[in-house]
Amino acid sequence: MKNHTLRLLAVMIAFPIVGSAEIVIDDFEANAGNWTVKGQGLQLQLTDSPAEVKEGKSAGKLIADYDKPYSSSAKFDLADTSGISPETGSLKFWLFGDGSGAKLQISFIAQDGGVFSIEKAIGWSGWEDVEVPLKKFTFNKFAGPAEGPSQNLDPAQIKTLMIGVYGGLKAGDAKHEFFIDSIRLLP
Ligand SMILES: [Ca+2]
Repeated sequence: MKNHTLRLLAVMIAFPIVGSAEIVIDDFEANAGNWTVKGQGLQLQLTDSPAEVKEGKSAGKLIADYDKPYSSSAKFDLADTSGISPETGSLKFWLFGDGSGAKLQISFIAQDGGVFSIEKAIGWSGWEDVEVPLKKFTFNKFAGPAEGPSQNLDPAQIKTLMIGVYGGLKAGDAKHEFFIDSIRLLP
């Protein structure tokens, strides 16, 4: 039996802030060292193969391996995200999909431990510019405390971004590979 459990990894957010403009979380140009991955169920590597890069010289390669034990991880770093509006702000990134319908779960972890998530089925093939309004992220009592001081995502309280992949395997598949580039927060 394949293990279809959610694969997770987390990134420490050390945002460079440019006024109240967009915040680049990771453009994958330097290294993958800011990402904290526990276990081997989901791996993140840098790739500089031109077909796998959307912007700049390199991108992230996400490998969800359903034959490996699932991983779950949440490391964090405090960051100033106060320039991002909860009303108009959004998370934006490029994702190269495989059309499998595998689900991407993206979560923000707040300083009080509250987790706010969205899920997106990867039904597309090739690069897609994905934008998710912060208002769409909902309190996730299954991934964090069942109750928290805030049930609404406050961008100023975000300290971790977490990505997970699950489901969407075709018969005979054991792995999904996606490419991700230019993750940013828009004000
Ligand atoms: Ca890049």
